[in-house]
Amino acid sequence: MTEADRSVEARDSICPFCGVGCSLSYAERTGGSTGTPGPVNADGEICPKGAAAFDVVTHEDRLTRPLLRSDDGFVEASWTAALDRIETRIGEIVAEHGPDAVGFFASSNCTNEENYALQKLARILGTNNVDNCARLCHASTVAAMQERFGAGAMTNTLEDLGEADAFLVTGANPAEQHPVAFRSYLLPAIQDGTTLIHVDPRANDTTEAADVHLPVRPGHDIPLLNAMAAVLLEEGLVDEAFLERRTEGFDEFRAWLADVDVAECAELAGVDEDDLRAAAVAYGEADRAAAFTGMGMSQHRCGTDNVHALLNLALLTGNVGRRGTGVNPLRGQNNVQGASDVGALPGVLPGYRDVTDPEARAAVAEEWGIEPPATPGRTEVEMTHAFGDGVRAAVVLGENPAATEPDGNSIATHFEDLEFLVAVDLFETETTQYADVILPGSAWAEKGGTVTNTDRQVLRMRPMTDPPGGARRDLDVVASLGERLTGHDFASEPAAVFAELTRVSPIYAGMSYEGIGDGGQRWPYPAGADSGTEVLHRDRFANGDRTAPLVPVDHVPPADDPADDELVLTTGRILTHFNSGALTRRSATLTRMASEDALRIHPDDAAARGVADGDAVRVASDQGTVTVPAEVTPSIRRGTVFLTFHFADSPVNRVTSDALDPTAKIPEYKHTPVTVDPA
Ligand SMILES: Nc1nc2c(c(=O)[nH]1)N[C@H]1C(S)=C(S)[C@@H](COP(=O)(O)OP(=O)(O)OC[C@H]3O[C@@H](n4cnc5c(=O)[nH]c(N)nc54)[C@H](O)[C@@H]3O)O[C@H]1N2
Ligand SMILES: Nc1nc2c(c(=O)[nH]1)N[C@H]1C(S)=C(S)[C@@H](COP(=O)(O)OP(=O)(O)OC[C@H]3O[C@@H](n4cnc5c(=O)[nH]c(N)nc54)[C@H](O)[C@@H]3O)O[C@H]1N2
Ligand code: SF4
Ligand SMILES: [Mo]
Repeated sequence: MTEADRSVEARDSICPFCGVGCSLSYAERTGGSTGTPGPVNADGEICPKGAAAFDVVTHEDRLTRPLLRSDDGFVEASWTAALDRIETRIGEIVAEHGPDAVGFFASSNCTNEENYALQKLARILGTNNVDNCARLCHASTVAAMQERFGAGAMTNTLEDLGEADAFLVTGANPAEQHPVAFRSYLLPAIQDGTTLIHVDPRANDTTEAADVHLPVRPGHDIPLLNAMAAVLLEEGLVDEAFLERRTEGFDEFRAWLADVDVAECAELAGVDEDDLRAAAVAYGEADRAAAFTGMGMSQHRCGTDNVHALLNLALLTGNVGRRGTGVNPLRGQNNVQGASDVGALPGVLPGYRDVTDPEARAAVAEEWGIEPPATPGRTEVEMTHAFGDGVRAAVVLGENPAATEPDGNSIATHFEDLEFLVAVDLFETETTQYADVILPGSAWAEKGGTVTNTDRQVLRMRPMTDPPGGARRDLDVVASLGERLTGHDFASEPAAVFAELTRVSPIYAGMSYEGIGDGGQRWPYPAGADSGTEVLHRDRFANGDRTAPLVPVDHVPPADDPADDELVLTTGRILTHFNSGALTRRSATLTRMASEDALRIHPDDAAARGVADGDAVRVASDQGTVTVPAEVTPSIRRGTVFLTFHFADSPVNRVTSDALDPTAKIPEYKHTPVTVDPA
């Protein structure tokens, strides 16, 4: 059937891209998406990606039949034949090597119900090898915040954050990556007088609104944040009453801070000392100061420590537990918060209860009729690294790890080593090329369910149309896989799965589809609550403690220092494209706005290499090489260059470092020494 034959019914759903969670509907007039007033975008405002969200749904490249690998390449097959193949091969691998020889990649691009069903499948099969790409994203942030505050999510809500007198935005570029959050919540406050401090090695759209820009040297946020802490103390800008009531370890922390030399730290971080002091004073003098943190902080070998250093600032100044304050990780995809909430993580069950906790396992067993395994599974990158060895089969739902994991040339070898790969996607991707079975899943507009946005609101998606041809809804696909691989019954109605989730996950307890309606319910969701808890940690931290510790954080140098002739490559995003680009590169509108990558390089670094604006350059690291045009611009700091990972013809992850944060296992995407030469 051609896409034009599919009838589309206008119903509100949620944008498939970023974690802001804007409501979208179908506009017959344009044949595309339109913003509709929702819990986050109260006036129906959306960004260019939201406006292009239907381009993907109706795209002619959509997978419409299961594909099986054969000697002649991929051949179309029936669902029965595809599921038979999966049942047989995974069955053989489990019989021979045990369930831990299988790895499950859940999806931050899929619903709570789909992720819940997939982690349940893994655990009933007998393995905790299930993870989602939150691992590549805010795993370090969550590790630090969970340890100190007892919850890894945004402490506050977009709405109350507008009350802040100062914003400290570090390692994030919300003007491009969380556009509606920036334009509808942050910008109005800034225009009303809130000071914006932006810490980023590049000046970008967010910096345009900033009062202070600290162009930090990539991987050197700890000295910068420690120096800010020292200035707060020096200037008497700490909140004594809060320190007394809500923190521990202040005396030791103060003694350690006495040795932190502000000038030295500013130099190490590569920023102007006066600007750093001005930033600390603006943050410290504000009645309410809110920190926002993103990938520039989290994606380092020291990602967890970076966030620990940021948490110190909030605790020192009493900026926790009140409106307009806190530490706020801006979450990635439309359901990266939810995929983790529902237990698609190797160490925790739904609701972040440890797999090692017998009570938590027993609670789940009551619902599932079978107890999940007690040992934590492998993380996402650990799974790919074990392909062909510890992990022999993998099921990848709505992820493209062959393009998005670091050190891509090694990842390609690992995928080749895998004995059996099932991929559920909308399109053929870098990852599906390694698959033995490709299953055609459903796009956002074709399915119902819930997603949890960046400020912890569970929001409802509603199907507007059917999947094309023989493609199936993702929840049906996961339920079929579950029944085939475990022999257990798996519900395929989103409402039934959500109801089960609310029984199993304490943070979703009490929520319901009816209660969510056209609005949202926010976790934690106390019994009888209307819309849920807005500000976390008000009187006690989420772990039940009244106090959180202040902890000294020493600078951790990046895994590899650049040699004299090298520059530091940091990577990230632009407004009009999304992650591996599997979706946005297929939108004609978005591709017209940006169709290829460019190496942002400082004029001095370009001149030293004989590179002019627009020249093709070869960017090479120990891991690999990529060739792209140069964009010579003073907006990036000297010694640093920047690329995105959105474009298949310049696969930047062939170049990125293989270093991981030892605590959170998040890759160091933001610091790779490279040479840059004319191509
Ligand atoms: N348009 C668009 N929006 C998106 C996405 C997308 O691909 N495109 N992806 C979604 C996802 S999955 C995520 S996780 C979020 C990510 O959203 P962000 O965290 O905003 O994303 P990035 O661009 O990766 O990184 C943010 C900034 O960190 C800076 N940076 C680099 N190195 C350092 C450093 O060492 N220190 C500091 N302080 N800053 C540094 C970069 O220059 C960059 O501007 O966006 C979501 N929204
Ligand atoms: N160099 C570099 N690399 C990075 C990063 C970086 O900053 N720099 N950031 C990292 C981060 S934060 C993240 S989150 C990861 C993202 O890594 P991935 O999640 O691997 O990236 P996506 O491009 O979002 O891949 C999503 C895949 O799911 C498919 N898909 C989308 N929606 C659906 C759906 O509803 N159903 C199904 N079945 N499939 C669907 C898409 O077609 C696509 O193939 O990348 C990481 N990689
Ligand atoms: S801001 Fe995010 S959720 Fe809103 S329309 Fe843009 S990409 Fe979609
Ligand atoms: Mo992400």
